[in-house]
Amino acid sequence: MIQGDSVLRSYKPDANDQDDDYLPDDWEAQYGLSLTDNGLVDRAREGERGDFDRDGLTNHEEYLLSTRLNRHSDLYKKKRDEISLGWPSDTS
Ligand SMILES: [Ca+2]
Ligand SMILES: [Ca+2]
Ligand SMILES: [Ca+2]
Repeated sequence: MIQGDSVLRSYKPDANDQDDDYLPDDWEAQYGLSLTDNGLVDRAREGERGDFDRDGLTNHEEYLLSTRLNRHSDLYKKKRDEISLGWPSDTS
């Protein structure tokens, strides 16, 4: 079907993300992750939902937080709170 094909073609893959797991090749290479595995092969460790270093944060979270770059634990916690959005503030 031409229609489905056009939908597929309209999706432009990121040139810096071969396996399309939202983790740029540069970043994956830097931390030893697979540039060609988005979690299909090694779901526990690879891909955006994998946890390569088993610290409880997914690889995608780690990428967003750059935890290994920000060694300051307070900054890490702050950023983690920001990304999780948390619960709506209690306005009572
Ligand atoms: Ca990738
Ligand atoms: Ca990957
Ligand atoms: Ca992790």
